[in-house]
Amino acid sequence: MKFFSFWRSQASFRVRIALNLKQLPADVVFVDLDTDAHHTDEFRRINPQMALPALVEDDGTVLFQSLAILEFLEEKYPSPAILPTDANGRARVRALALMVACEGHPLLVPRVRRYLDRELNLRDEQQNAWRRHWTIETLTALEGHLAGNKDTGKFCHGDTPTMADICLVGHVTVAVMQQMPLDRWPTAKRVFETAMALPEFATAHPLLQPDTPEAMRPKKG
Ligand SMILES: N[C@@H](CCC(=O)N[C@@H](CS)C(=O)NCC(=O)O)C(=O)O
Repeated sequence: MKFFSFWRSQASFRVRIALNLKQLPADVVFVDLDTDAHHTDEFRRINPQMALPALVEDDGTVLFQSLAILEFLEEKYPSPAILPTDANGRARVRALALMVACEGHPLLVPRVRRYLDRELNLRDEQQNAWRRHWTIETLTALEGHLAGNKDTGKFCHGDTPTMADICLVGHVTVAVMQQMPLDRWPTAKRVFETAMALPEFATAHPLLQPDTPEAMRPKKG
């Protein structure tokens, strides 16, 4: 498989984790969003939406939209599972994942930020306020569903990682990158720390990818 990815992309982060959990090898093709590499004709032929990630199967089939990719991987490679076995559990996990992937994250993607900047002429301060607002809204909503819920375990749902954790860690990482203290979302913080302690999650971190700029990498020592 070929995996089209960008270090900072939250949606690529999700697919990286799922590939790691399911131990699936993929050749990574780095698409630099900062130089608009996703707007080239070459990438547009792969994903006309001009967004990452995309996963191309060996027969050339192109998969796009991170949650659809996660569902595909789950169907094709069911072990280890990233969805619970019961219908109620699956609905809860999908709903938690959607709160990030379909509510919070779309408000933070480059094309939205570019519109705020170039079309609406919002100043840096206003753009930062926008980013903080939607990051906080999403985390507060997640915390409301996770805290005190009988189905919340070590992870968002039970004691093994699911699609919900895969989505949650990306959003919490955005909050961490904005230097937000996580204490106001104690359950989300605990689940984030539990998940990121797993090598499958840790090695998928945006700051540790081969295309992560040197200046962004954690300082050694
Ligand atoms: N809902 C999509 C989001 C895709 C998306 O917007 N990806 C971002 C990176 S995380 C992107 O490529 N953005 C390009 C742009 O906004 O111009 C998914 O989950 O795959």
